[in-house]
Amino acid sequence: MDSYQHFIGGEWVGGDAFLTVINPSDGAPMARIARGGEAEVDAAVRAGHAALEGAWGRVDAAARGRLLSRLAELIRRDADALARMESEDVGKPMSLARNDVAVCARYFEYYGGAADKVHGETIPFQDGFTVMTLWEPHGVTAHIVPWNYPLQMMGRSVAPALAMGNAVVLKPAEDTPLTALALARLAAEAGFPAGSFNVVTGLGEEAGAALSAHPGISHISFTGSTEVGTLVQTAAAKNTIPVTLELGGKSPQIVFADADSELAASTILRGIVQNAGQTCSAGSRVLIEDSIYERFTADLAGRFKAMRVGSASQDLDLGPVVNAKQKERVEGYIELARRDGLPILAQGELGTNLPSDGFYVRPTLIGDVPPDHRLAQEEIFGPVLVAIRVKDEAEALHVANGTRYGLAAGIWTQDIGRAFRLARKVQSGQVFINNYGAGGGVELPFGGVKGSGHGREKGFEALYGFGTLKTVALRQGA
Ligand code: TXE
Repeated sequence: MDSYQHFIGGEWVGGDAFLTVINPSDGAPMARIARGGEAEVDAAVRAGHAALEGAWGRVDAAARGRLLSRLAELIRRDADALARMESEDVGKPMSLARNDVAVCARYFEYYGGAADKVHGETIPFQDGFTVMTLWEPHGVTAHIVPWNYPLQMMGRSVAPALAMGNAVVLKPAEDTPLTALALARLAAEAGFPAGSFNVVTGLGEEAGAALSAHPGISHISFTGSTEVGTLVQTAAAKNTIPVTLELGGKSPQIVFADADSELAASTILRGIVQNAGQTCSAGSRVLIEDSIYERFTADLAGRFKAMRVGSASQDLDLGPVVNAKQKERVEGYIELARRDGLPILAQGELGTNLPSDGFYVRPTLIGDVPPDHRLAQEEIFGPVLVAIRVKDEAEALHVANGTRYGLAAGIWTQDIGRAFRLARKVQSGQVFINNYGAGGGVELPFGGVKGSGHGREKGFEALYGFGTLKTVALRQGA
């Protein structure tokens, strides 16, 4: 079994204590990673500051862009190996992992091209003055990423930070750390100076907590649960630094009687079973206009039954969920539906020869869920879709907005006026009309409102989030 160390200041270090990484497809140990804590985090933050004062601080914007572009090329060169590693580590089907690698490369490519296009302004002011604004990096930035899309989340968080000239300390999730370490190796090969790209592995409550509380950090980008996001923001407040929080969701898919039913049903299915439902923006509540409720849920039920669940390497519709805790959590919600007498409209089947210790869950459609039921309010983070009846547009809006979350929303209708009315009133960071996710484009700003977090990732918005604006006023005399 391979053992991995931290990547700090351009070197592989540490390894007094290790954690075991489990393969979700069969429950067997697959690797060991170093268990970092305060000391390793402190070393990584110091390495980041040394890089900013040294070689990395002297790399100009265009050269930073070239380094990011080079890293994108190396990710593409190693796409097969990275996809295999990600697929095994997360349990996701190979085809999905391949897409994740492509998206990760695309983040470095996009922000590589953007690095030298972040301009300040000159501001008309009193006679005798010239006033300008300059964008500068925050300094050393912390990146705490989850286990559902490790490569995508790293690219999305780390690439804009590096493009702006920050030095980064990345803490991958303890369940899925392997591609973060592979990325560190590729960053070094691409020519990123020592200390500009650091990875510390370990537990959330140890390495993650130490990183979010470290006084040498100037910005934290966190993706994960709302509960831990609150802890991270509290730690950041003590050091008065900004945070970007990308948290959970309970995103509604609103289907009206005039919707393109085939497109809506196939997209809604994909939006909840992809990655075994472990997607922050998964459309996990479907709000269906009363007049088509029976027909539409029957259509969805047929599709759920046809879903095939298998190991990551079998590359079927769904793989396992990430760990035993997540399996227990998702099955607990299905059990809750049974206990409360909610109709289970359909469940997909598990494959026959699955390893008995893998973390497999049946995709499940639950009907007639009251909007205030826990199943309609809490993020399940598994392949479980809850169907809710709504009588009209007004009720759909009320139900859509009636959770603590506000990450994404889908609207399915041919009535363009209704689509735009709802798009404006729904409380959500992104709204998709007659599609869901817009193909995940890296160019499109992404983030939440309410309990889904704040700050924006992706697109140009993310660059500004990783920079700070300085105003320079020169009095040159009249
Ligand atoms: O998340 P955690 P968990 C949601 C989803 C899921 C639930 C629990 O509902 O079922 O959260 O998952 C690090 N200080 N999402 O428990 O704990 C941790 O090491 C600093 C939604 O795995 O939030 C990992 O790197 N960091 C989500 C990261 O936080 C800490 C993706 C996420 O783990 C920490 C994942 C601490 N005290 C889960 N404790 C999304 N938005 O996509 C943990 N971490």
